[in-house]
Amino acid sequence: MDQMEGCIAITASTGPRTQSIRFSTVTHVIPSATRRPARRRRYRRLDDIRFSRRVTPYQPPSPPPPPPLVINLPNVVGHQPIDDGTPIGIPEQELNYPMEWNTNGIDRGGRLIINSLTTVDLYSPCKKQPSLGIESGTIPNTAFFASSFVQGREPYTARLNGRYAWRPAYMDADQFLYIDLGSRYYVTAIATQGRRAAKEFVRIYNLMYSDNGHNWFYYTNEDKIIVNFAGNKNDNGIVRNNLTDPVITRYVRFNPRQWNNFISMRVEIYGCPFTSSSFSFDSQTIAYYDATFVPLHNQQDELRLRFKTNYPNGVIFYAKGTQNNDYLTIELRNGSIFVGIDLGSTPERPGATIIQAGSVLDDYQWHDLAIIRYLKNVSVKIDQAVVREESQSAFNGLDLDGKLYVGGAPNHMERGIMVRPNFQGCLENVLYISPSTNSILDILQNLQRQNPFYGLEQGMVGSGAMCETYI
Ligand SMILES: [Ca+2]
Repeated sequence: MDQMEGCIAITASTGPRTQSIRFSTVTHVIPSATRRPARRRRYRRLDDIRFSRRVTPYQPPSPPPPPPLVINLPNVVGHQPIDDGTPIGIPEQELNYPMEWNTNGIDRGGRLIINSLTTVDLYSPCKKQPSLGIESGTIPNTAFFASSFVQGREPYTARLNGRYAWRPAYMDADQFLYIDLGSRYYVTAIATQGRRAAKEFVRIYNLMYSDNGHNWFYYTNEDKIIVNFAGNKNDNGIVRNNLTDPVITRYVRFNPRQWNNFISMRVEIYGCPFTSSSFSFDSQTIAYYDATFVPLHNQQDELRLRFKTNYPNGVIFYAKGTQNNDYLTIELRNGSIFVGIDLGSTPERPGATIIQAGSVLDDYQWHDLAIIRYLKNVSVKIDQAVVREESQSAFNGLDLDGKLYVGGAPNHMERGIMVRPNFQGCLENVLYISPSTNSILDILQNLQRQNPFYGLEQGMVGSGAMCETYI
């Protein structure tokens, strides 16, 4: 748990990608610019002007930047994005959907502008990111826990701008503070503060999250390196850190790593409620969205889902197109995710690409999977870790004109399917984000709503309530 001791990488989370900055003893001294004496402007008569002999060699004009790709963004029918953060303790309004398109790159007309050929995450869960109720007191004292504390400095004193601050009984790297948010939230940011007028504060900490308070996961960067957050520099200033990749969690834990005088913390957590459409799948269940009548032709798309299982093998998703043998498959194999994608094959050039991501994912904890694609650039994200791959296909578009199957495939002889069993476990919020049809296909939610384009190919889905039990 404390293998990160001594590492002083600090994370700056302002950019779209996490950057690690390592301390260095090398100081670059930049000499102050020698000031050029101001040149007197000389006005010349017309006949003074001579053409310069220096001829600039011809350079072909640099190609103009590619025109931005403009995609009219869907306003998802029937899914109102939430616009206020309902604080904990107040019953959730009938929700709708905690989903918004990423504001990054979206113009005021609601169009998505993509200027570069990198994969762009279309998905941004929270429209607003209010504090989740630590400072305000909506989160009760009983929701605060810590490894240890001294009297008068109980865990519940760790409220931002509060009079006191949590202080553990020991000053070592095994101390932690955690908070039960009461239900699952998208956590998008955290803030810390030391103890006022005491010169006690935490300089560096890292973060863990959990759905049950027992199984904890470190918040990492894309390369699975634990993120060390830059904490406080004084005892009363508030330092907020945004999570470049929001986590869905009920419990949030702070692990102090370096501190000044004593570990003292006051904290706040920011985000928005997470609403779930979850079902349990036995190996017989296959749900679908039928794209036969409105085929999907996407140059860019995103498939997201969350899963929880203790079976190491199973087909989670399968969809294909008939014209160029396009397909998209998601399987669990020996506890790893395998994504198979073919944007189009010809006899001369087969186009299938297999991407492996994650391990020991059959631990009966929720895992977050996103397949984010822009043309041939495919990113597979498991929790925070990302694997990037370029498609081998000669084509750029994923063309799906059959059913998008969830939980298994009716025919395991299809190209791209390697494992025998269908998925057994829980699936949650299975979304295909399709710019070509201006839609977010929320397969499980629409199944629940008995939308005619969605259905069960075979079997039955089990209640999502059993997915909320933890072992
Ligand atoms: Ca294609």
